[in-house]
Amino acid sequence: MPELTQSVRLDVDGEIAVITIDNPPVNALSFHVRQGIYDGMHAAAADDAVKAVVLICAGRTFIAGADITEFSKPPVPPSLQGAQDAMENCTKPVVAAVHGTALGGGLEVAMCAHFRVAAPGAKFGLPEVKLGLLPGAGGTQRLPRVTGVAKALEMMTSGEPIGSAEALDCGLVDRVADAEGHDALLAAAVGFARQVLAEGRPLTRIRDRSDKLAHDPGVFADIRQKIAHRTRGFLAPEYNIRCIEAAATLPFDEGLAVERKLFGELMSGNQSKAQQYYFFAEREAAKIPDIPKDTPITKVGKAGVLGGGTMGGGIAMNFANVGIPVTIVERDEESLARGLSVIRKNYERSAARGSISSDDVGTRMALISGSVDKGDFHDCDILVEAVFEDLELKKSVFAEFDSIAKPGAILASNTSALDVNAIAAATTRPESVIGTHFFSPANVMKLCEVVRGEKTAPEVIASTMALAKQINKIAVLVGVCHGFVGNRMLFMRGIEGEKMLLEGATPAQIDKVIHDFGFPMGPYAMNDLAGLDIGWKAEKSSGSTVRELMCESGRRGQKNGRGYYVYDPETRAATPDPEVEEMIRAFARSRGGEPRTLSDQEILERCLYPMVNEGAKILEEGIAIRASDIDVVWINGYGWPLYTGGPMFWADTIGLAEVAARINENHARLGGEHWKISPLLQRLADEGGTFQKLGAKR
Ligand code: 3H9
Repeated sequence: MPELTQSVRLDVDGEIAVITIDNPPVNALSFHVRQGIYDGMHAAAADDAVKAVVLICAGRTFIAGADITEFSKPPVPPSLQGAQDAMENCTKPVVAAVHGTALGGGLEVAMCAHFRVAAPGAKFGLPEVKLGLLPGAGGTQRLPRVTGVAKALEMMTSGEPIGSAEALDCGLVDRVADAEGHDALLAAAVGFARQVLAEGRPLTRIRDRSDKLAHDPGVFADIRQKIAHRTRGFLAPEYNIRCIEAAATLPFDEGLAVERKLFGELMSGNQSKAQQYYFFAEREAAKIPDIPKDTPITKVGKAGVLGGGTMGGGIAMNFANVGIPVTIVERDEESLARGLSVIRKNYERSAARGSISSDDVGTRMALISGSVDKGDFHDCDILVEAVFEDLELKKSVFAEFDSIAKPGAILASNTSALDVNAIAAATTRPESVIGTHFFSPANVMKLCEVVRGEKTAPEVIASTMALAKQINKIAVLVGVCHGFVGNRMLFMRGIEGEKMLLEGATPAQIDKVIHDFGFPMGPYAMNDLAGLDIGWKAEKSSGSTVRELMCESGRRGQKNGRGYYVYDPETRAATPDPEVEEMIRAFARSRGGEPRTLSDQEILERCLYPMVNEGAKILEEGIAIRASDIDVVWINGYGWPLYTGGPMFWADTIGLAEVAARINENHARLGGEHWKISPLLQRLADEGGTFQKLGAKR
């Protein structure tokens, strides 16, 4: 009877028992997997003919962790610990055979085997920190005992896995198979088990080891300092560190008790809920209800980018980074040379930092060709336009694309707000036109808003979404409206920010509130960084907004050292500028305003609630498919703190009745279209609903 449970089987081949887990898609530790491992281990232990046990997985990967879908439900027995104990305490050698990714609970299970054999491409990691958690099945105590404290700190605070070679080096793996594939791995693991038996090797339990726990006393302070900036506001990294401190200083079982306590605290908190929600949100964003999975896809063998400035250059790098040849077309040789040299410098900087090799610089540059003739786009499978944000200009560019591009090529606009339907109408093939709104710097920022026009063909949408994934972007499909999802919501924060400045808040106060909430920077520091004169024209400027006044007085932001702040020319440190504050006060007085003190709470609500309200309107109009897509946009494009789940999830956690009440109060007090409540939000508030439960539209 080889079937133990619906997902686990036991086969006995002479003296070796093989437990195989087959729980697609990623062999997560669902209750029937836990039960199967437990039953399989007990059956193998009880069978006198069996001398050793191999644990292996079918499908694309070894166990990729606990089943995250179970976290939000009441616990189902058996516990994972029972299965792990059965492995670790078995008196016969237990060998874990790992391919794909042994992640989280998967690695924690593998570490309860006495030995580990890996496929050459296998990866090992404890990524719980990314879910707002820590490894809760002994991983915090076992990993440092194998890899040493410093390596464990690095792996657990980053959540990043290591490969087989490194795992072999640090002793996490005992042998690497010669080839990929299930049969090769199984043969290697069985061969290894037989060798262990033949040599009569002792069975070492990781929990009993302490040989690698000696550590430099400064190691904990060092890691805290190293990750402080990147992990500001997150609880889980610090909790992971505390567990490793416990591993390094306490007996195993006491360390385990610390792990259990801290795991429980994280699991019951809001941050891990938000981060688990986000894990699924990111994957949901790839699913388009009206575009079947088997929609044919155009494979992009060559790309073209019009414009070699910051944006165009960054977009071109994305293609070259994954081996797709790309042609950049600029208006003249000088601009082209400038653009290409910026790209080279970017790559050289990455090589100096060690994130790519110096060979990569050459390989990637060789994939990028430059031209001043748009005719060179004729054999490209996608053309991306990254020219100045002006509708007439974009229309004329697309008319030209239409005459040059080969049939079936995707014609993409990098517009951040303009009407993609109007751009498409400038061509004879609107079905081939789509928006790809990258975020600056485009080679770094993960988000790409893919904008479907009313005539965009399903194949073009599917191909663009697939291409975005290929170039390592997180793509979110949105509809046409001014500013799409991200910028449309950003505009609302901008409107209310301007009003608050005139009422008496300062740029620094608003920035601090937004920074303290968890954004990397506030709106005014961000505007200074981007450049205050983006989209500003001196001849059209009428001194009617604070930003216009700033530009008129020669303030351009960081690039000329003066914006909402003044910038130290050496360090670029920002200092609030009393001159700016006086300028704003004078402007407010000229409009009859009397300054007052605004509380931080008022500022926070007035910045963020209009965004939630606009997000609800975006959902109502079908511009976003689902609320979680809006959260994915804001987390990846604008730095909304991941640990709050994004604007829509955050609003759900506050309670939509409360959010709606505040929006209605503010509408009555302050007026303005952006405070007028979305009927959808009002309905959900009245019904006790949430954005999360709404599901997908279209
Ligand atoms: C943990 O282990 C806690 C323990 O310490 C304590 C226990 C007491 N559960 O990403 P993909 C689904 S915490 C449930 O597109 P890829 C995913 O939603 C866990 N479902 O594939 C998707 O579903 P759908 C620690 C999961 O090839 C499908 O599988 N482990 C889980 O690009 C394919 O996923 C982790 O954090 C899961 N654990 O990447 C690892 N994982 O098709 C999380 C995936 O319906 N997983 N799904 O959209 C990953 O990092 C990636 O999925 C992986 C594959 C690298 C494995």
